[in-house]
Amino acid sequence: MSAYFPDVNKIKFEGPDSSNPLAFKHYDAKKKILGKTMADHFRFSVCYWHTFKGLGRDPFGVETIARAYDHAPSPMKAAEQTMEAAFEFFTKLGVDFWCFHDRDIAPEGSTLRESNSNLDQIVAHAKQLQSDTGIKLLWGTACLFAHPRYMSGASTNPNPEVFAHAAAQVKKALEVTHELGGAGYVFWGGREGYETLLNTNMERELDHLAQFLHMAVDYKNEIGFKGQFYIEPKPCEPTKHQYDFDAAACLAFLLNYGLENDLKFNIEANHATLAGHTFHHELEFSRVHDMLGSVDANRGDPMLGWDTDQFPLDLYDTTLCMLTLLRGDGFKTGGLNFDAKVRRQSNDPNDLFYAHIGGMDSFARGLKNAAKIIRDGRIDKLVGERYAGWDSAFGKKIENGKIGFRELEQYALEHGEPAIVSGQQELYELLLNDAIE
Ligand code: XUL
Ligand code: CO
Repeated sequence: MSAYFPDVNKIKFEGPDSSNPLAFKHYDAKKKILGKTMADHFRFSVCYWHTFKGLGRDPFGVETIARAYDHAPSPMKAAEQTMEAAFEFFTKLGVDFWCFHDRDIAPEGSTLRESNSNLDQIVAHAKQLQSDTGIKLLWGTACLFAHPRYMSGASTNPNPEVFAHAAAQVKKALEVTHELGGAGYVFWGGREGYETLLNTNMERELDHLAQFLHMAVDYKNEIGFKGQFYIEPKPCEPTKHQYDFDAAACLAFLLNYGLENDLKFNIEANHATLAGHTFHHELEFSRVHDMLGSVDANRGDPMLGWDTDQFPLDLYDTTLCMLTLLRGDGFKTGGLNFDAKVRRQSNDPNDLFYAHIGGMDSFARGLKNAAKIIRDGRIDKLVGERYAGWDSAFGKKIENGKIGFRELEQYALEHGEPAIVSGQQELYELLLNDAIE
């Protein structure tokens, strides 16, 4: 394997006292926490699109980043070299998983047939690299948002011919994800929504989105792909309004169309904040509905209103994320995918390592903090006490549906005013702070 990252050797765990920026201070893959290794808790994954294909373009300027693997006599040769660079990077970083869109890994051809054959060629190469390195595919997906044919949506397009094209693309993406042994497949609907309701038949579009997902489920079963399907909520960007707005909107949609057993959620931190929620809220909502499947880890900038996709460094965010994951028994098929990009001015290949090491160490600290909160038990005890009334005979009667308004009125008349008890938010916050290291 030729070296596209010649300055970097395999990243090692050197412990909190190390001053080497190309080493882990907290992420120790084999270290066990609450009975499971760190590697198994996180199932870290690198995303192909930002890390290898993101070259710093923004709405105001051209690319600022030049990568050695892009120097090639043809787009297909560049795609092959990029795949080699990617596996060199995964191996040196020490992650177990990767993720891709079909069009990240192989160039779109001038026909669907040519695009499919480009993809087959690169997938064969990726399959070889997977077996050489032991690195696995966390999930695959299809890019149904970049090409102009999808400007008015993919499955929600007013034109059924575009729906057909999107179906063909997802069919192929499912086949190659299956071929690569993917643990999952993601649906992110960046163009499934509207710019103005004036030109939009919302009812038809929602029906078509659901029909599309039912067809995908049927095809998955037909080819025997056992990976988990995920839907990735995001309220807007690039489209003004996206139907998969947040976890609650996605759950309502899935329940309405009988899809709730076929998909779980891939929750992304910066999508949560765009929807006006915290990352923790979206994770917790998903967990309590048994819908938490996978995570796209990143962070936004509180001063900016858009999806900045920065690497996660906020220890409160990583601690609370890991607390929810621990309470939900962790990832089954999913993992922690860095859907994050280096800044436009970070045009050195080593910046990719600093970014991922920073993110992995932040989550390792989050995991240690969350485990500390669980072992300490004071927060759980306080919450238990706060709801203790519901464990009494009276509370249980309500929860079990044994009494109605008449009996409750009788109870209120007999017992007078309920006690008014502090919610103790500051105490909880202090206990959280005690755990953050
Ligand atoms: C876009 C986004 C996507 C999905 C996969 O904001 O998060 O990259 O993760 O299509
Ligand atoms: Co994402």
